[in-house]
Amino acid sequence: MSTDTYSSVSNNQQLPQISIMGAGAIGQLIYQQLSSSNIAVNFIGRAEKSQQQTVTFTNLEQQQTTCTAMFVGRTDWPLQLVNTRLLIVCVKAYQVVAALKPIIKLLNRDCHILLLHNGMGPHLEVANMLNGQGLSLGTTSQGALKKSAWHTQQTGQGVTQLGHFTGPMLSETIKISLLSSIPQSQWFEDILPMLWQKLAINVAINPMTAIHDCRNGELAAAQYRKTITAAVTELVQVAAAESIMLDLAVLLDRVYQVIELTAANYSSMHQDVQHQRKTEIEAINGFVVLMASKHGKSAKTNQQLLASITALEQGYSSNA
Ligand code: KPL
Repeated sequence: MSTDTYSSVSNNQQLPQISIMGAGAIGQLIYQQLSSSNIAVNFIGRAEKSQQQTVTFTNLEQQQTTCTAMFVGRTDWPLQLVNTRLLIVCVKAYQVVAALKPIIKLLNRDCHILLLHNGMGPHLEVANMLNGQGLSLGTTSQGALKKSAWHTQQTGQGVTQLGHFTGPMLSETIKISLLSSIPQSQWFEDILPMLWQKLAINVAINPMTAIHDCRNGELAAAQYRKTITAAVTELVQVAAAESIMLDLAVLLDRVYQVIELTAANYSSMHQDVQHQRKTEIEAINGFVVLMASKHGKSAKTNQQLLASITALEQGYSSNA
């Protein structure tokens, strides 16, 4: 195992400042990928005072890197956030709106916001909160695991798909920096179909693994095919009502490919339920149900999966 140490360039004001909100596994992975490309990046902290934090990262080759990350404290938000040119939001879908509320008014109009979380939905609310800023959306299939609070391990390669949603466009300079530092990242003129495609994988795999308490690979069994097909079929119909045309056969193939490729993994929702944490069900199957009702349609299977996961959450012991 080799170890490298370097200092983050987060205070270098010559470079456009990128800030990350959410220091979970994906937030720390993106931080590492940007800072090791010499991009000025910091975290928006939740503590009152700004502080430096040593963060460790282990890559797929088991090489370990350590760097010092700046967490901007709440008292310094007004001073520091005006310098942020891109805010990458890596918190859970259900935290996005509340996390952005106190921040958005401190951002410059030429700051851009990028939402990078599992599921869909918060973009609709965030679009209404903008104060002249542009909004992009993204999804990543990179695998990362938090070994401890400040040590993240990359567990798998994967594509990262990004693209514009509303308002002013992300500057070309920052877009190029992002794409050159995040491996296998791509920019899409139309990001929504990409997000719906990723959602199709999540509506099938995430709740089923949590309900049946199994690894992703077990979903290849014939007994689950009917539910998986029904959940993805409903998603395709709802997406069509939103003018997003998806191919059911291609999507189902992709779902079964992911089941095979990630056979040994426990899905994020399985892990959430096992640890009695709130799940992202509202932004996954819940989003399909919500969009279905917007168009006067029903999405029975997604509704049932939503109800089953909600029941599991309600059964958590009270001190969870
Ligand atoms: O994204 C995932 C998740 O667990 O949230 C999948 C693709 C289902 C992999 O586990």
